[in-house]
Amino acid sequence: MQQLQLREMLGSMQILYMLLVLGIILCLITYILHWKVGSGDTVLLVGHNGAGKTTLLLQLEQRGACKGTVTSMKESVGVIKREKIERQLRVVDVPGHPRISKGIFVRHCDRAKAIVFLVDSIDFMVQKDQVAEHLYDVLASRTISSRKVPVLLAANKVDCGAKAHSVEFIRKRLEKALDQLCVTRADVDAEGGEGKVLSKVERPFSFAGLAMYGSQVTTASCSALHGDIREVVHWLSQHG
Ligand SMILES: Nc1nc2c(ncn2[C@@H]2O[C@H](COP(=O)(O)OP(=O)(O)OP(=O)(O)O)[C@@H](O)[C@H]2O)c(=O)[nH]1
Ligand SMILES: [Mg+2]
Repeated sequence: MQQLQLREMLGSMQILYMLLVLGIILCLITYILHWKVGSGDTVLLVGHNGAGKTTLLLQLEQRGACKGTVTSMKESVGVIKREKIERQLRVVDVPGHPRISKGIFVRHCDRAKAIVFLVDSIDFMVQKDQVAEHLYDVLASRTISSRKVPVLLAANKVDCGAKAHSVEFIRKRLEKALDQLCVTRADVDAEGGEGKVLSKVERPFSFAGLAMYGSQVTTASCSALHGDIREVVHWLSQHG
């Protein structure tokens, strides 16, 4: 009698064990498919420090932005709730501080569905080289390029009128700087397997040329501080 009960117990434990293994396999398959087709669930806000990422995050979350946010030293995770965006979107504000930015970006890029690369249109000429390096790192990332994650290049602080550079001016300058980086960084990146897609783009480098390889870079202007973020929200409603 006791032996029979023991056998029944072992039998049900075996079924439980098999169900558990099956569950783990299903989770793994879902994760791999999810990663492969590039259907991440997160919008990454990236860019130089002071570009306005935290201000934009506050606006996207409709928490209201205030002047004088402090430099972020760790990522902020939020949820975008906007009428024009059908579902809620997870968003990560990646700090721009050069010492921590790359590490945090790498940690989150697996889940990226779209990237908003914010540029300070007032200080652009002073920061141009670092901004270009930063954008190069994003576009050269194997995770980002292989999953063809779309990027929005957004010129922020357009409320400053004539002091602000236009997004067209910024785009052209960045294309020129990226063209040089494709040469200077080619050998270093090839060793680590990064930058492959950028090396294929026809010279001189252009975002239109990059689009031929499936990596879309679109441009927009905004004023995060004043809540004029229509172009960003519109783009997110299509790509987020
Ligand atoms: N005039 C103007 N100022 C802005 C705008 N967006 C942000 N700022 C200001 O720019 C400064 C930096 O903004 P943050 O949002 O902290 O910048 P950040 O990109 O998060 O910077 P890090 O956290 O250092 O990477 C703050 O003083 C903001 O008030 C804008 O659209 N117009
Ligand atoms: Mg910040």
